[in-house]
Amino acid sequence: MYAQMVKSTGAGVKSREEMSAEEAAFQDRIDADIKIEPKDWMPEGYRKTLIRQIGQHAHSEIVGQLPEGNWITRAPTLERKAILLAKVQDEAGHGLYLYAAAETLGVSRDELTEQLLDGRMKYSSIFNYPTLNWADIGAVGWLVDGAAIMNQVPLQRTSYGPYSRAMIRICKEESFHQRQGYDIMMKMAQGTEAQKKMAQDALNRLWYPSLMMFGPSDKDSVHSAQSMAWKIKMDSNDELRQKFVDQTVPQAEYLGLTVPDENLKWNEEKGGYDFSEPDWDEFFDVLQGNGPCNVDRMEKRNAAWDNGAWVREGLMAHAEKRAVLKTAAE
Ligand code: BYC
Repeated sequence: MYAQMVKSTGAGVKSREEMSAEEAAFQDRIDADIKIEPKDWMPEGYRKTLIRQIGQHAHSEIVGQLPEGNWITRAPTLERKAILLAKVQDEAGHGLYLYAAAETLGVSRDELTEQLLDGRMKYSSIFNYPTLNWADIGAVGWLVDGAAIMNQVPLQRTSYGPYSRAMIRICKEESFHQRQGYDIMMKMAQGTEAQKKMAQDALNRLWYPSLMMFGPSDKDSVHSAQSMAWKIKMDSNDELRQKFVDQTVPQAEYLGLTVPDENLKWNEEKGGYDFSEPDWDEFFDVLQGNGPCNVDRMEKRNAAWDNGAWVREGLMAHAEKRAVLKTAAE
């Protein structure tokens, strides 16, 4: 269903000897931590990889509004409703910063959206899982935003200037998102037996999908080697997954909840937890469009795009009219 937009393998990363003079000079700038800006020369693969990753990220922010937006009308208190509303609005803003960053690479927001809607581009696997009850909204903030921060904090140092600057703004808001989720989990975990059970059930269902957010294991990651050489990615998928587990397990313990993994064990030697891998067959199946909510999410995005056509047309007509008036006045 999804096109592999850029082909690269670990073995495909060019050695210094294989690089042209332009490519070597570009790599020198990356190695010296000098930001690449839109008008600078860049290898075509660098540009395409960035469009794929930033575009996928932008789509994730927008699709990510669906599972949470679904709960705005059902939040248990006015305060929780206001907080959730603010968070969901933030996600829309993150999507816009990221589309704007991708546009500096020569692709329009409309083109990226069309690629999402016809299945050529992806969004994060996590948003193909349902949010069944209020505890899930807590677990999404705690685990999903927690995983997002783990991935996004290092991306503030990514080599492409507009992407790096977008990530700095986004990360400021993400920590509020994670804390609001953990706060919901605290309330639930300290509540009635029924509420505690809901919190545990949410953790049980969302734990492995959250681990999948970091992408396939390093040995199956197609893009990591080249993306890390170009500092489009700062850490490998497995490194970030390990950090996430190490950070999250004590938080679960503090809540009095149990991480659903019999193999979870502190490993003194490596200074981190040993843990079970997610079911990778399930991950790839979700990427193929077969997760519990893929169809629903894409139907919603398609409907939003179709229903918004008159707004886009109206804005274009208005802009054209203003341009004509401006020319006439000059
Ligand atoms: N879901 O070679 P790999 C958020 C694809 S949070 C779907 O390791 P890469 C939010 C990958 O695209 C989420 N697809 O890829 C939070 C590739 O396929 P293609 C958004 C995935 O790019 C709360 C193939 O698998 N964050 O926004 O080096 C509320 C091989 O993988 C996934 C970002 O996007 C996945 N989980 O590494 C609201 C962060 N994992 O494209 C919103 C930026 C892998 O070749 N992105 N694939 O067909 C990244 O850091 C990297 O793109 C990834 C994957 C770590 C995700």
